[in-house]
Amino acid sequence: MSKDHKALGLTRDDLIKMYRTMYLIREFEENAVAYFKQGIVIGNMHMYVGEEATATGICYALTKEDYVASTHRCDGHLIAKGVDTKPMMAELMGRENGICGGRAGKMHQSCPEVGFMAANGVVGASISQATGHALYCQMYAPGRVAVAFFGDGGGNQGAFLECVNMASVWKLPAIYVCENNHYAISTSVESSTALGHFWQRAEGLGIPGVLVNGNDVLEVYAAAKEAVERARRGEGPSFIECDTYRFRGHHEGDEQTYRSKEEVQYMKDHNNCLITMKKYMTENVGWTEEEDAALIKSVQDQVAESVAYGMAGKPMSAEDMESKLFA
Ligand SMILES: Cc1ncc(C[n+]2csc(CCOP(=O)(O)OP(=O)(O)O)c2C)c(N)n1
Ligand SMILES: [Mg+2]
Repeated sequence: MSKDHKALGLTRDDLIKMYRTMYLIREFEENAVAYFKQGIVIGNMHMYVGEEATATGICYALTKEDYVASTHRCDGHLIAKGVDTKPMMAELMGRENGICGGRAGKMHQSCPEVGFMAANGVVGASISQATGHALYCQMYAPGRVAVAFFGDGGGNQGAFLECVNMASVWKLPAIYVCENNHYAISTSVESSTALGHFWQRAEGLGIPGVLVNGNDVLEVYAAAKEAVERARRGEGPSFIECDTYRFRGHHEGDEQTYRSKEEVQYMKDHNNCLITMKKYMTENVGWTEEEDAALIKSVQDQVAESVAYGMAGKPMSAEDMESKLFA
């Protein structure tokens, strides 16, 4: 880890909360995949495993009143923003006790009560959505900020230039978070992106831009804290590029012929945010093996309860689906 938690104003308790959130995202998703393989979780599955430190570090700098716009790879953003994992799991199972009544599935979840405005499958759309949320904050809710999570594929959409330019001119309280996991489906970032990175584009748009290790939760949090403070002061948007990696395929079932098994294994061995954080906590705040085992058990219990909650829900029928159509 490259940052000192005390210099960031974080306590031992804060570190435990961050570590638990990252663990919860991973455990939740690994269970979701297992139930997907049994046909109990349904829909398209794009997993966030490997990228947990990015959502956790960014959202730890936010409050429930701040807004987040997300992508197809949304579980990490939902959990880090504070969405309850029970109705989340129910949603993935298409049950009426899901956070959107079983109508959203994996990719279209929303939970405005905690500021999670929407996930969606249109690559780059979160950039436009969060810019709109930031305009709302500036006009009607000063002090709040809006975050756009998007991938390296999303960063190459035209919406990026249009929205970030506008936000810069209007000094909107927006934070643009590019999750550069090095692939957009099978397209490597080197083959699609000049320089291989995005953060330098910020300068041309007149806002601060930084590149951080997206697998190091303290590094992500440090950048987020600075960006959030700047936005709350009314000084305008910031851009954060998080260098990260997805451990699973683009979607469940992806044969991943575009990258080698060795590459994936190397990243799992050297860029596992859970291992990095545990090491930091052991060395800096006396985190013990007993505490670690208890934390893992509490996460496993929470996910097991979430699965049971989902399974107890009534599956949506075609008739139910139509009951809330507006037109
Ligand atoms: C506008 C649009 N174009 C193309 C697609 C098809 N598509 C779905 S996911 C994806 C790749 C997205 O890559 P990235 O933004 O890097 O996010 P990641 O999947 O790596 O998290 C593409 C091209 C889409 N959903 N929307
Ligand atoms: Mg990507």
